[in-house]
Amino acid sequence: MALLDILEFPDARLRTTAKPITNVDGKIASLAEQMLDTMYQAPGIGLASTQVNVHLQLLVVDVSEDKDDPNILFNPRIINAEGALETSEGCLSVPGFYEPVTRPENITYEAVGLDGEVFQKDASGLLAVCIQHEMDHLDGKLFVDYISSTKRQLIRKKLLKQQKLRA
Ligand code: GNR
Ligand code: NI
Repeated sequence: MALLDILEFPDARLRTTAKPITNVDGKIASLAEQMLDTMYQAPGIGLASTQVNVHLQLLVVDVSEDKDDPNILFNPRIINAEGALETSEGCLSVPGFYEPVTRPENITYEAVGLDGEVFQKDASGLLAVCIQHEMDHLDGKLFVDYISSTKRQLIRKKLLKQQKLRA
């Protein structure tokens, strides 16, 4: 099992826009498996390739209690979004900080699966929130972009200090 390193805010590489995947091959499937291993080990409920410094449109999520419902999405797109749900969001790239964020509660999305086929699905609640949080990563966006700049700057300062202590 190969674990991947997760970039942390305010690393500029987290601001990269991911490129579409043109070919679902063994290499990208193996990266997705490594991302799932990394996500479960963290532990987290989602991981975007941006966070492991791979700038392709790939994300993995598993919001199940028993961690037995892995979802791998290539080139995800939101087709419809409705409602609003406030969740206390966290992020493996912003470790230790949680802030309320409001997002659409119900989504319909389209993505390419491991088999290379486009599929369409509905998601709601935490799964919908998580998919949107991961899709933001692929656009170089973080949940701290939704909170006040004062709070964001404080988190930035605290994380930089922590990162220096670790280095
Ligand atoms: O593990 C995670 N938990 C979480 C909780 C609320 C809203 C979003 C998330 S995603 C996060 C893992 C992560 O950083 N994915 O990018
Ligand atoms: Ni995140």
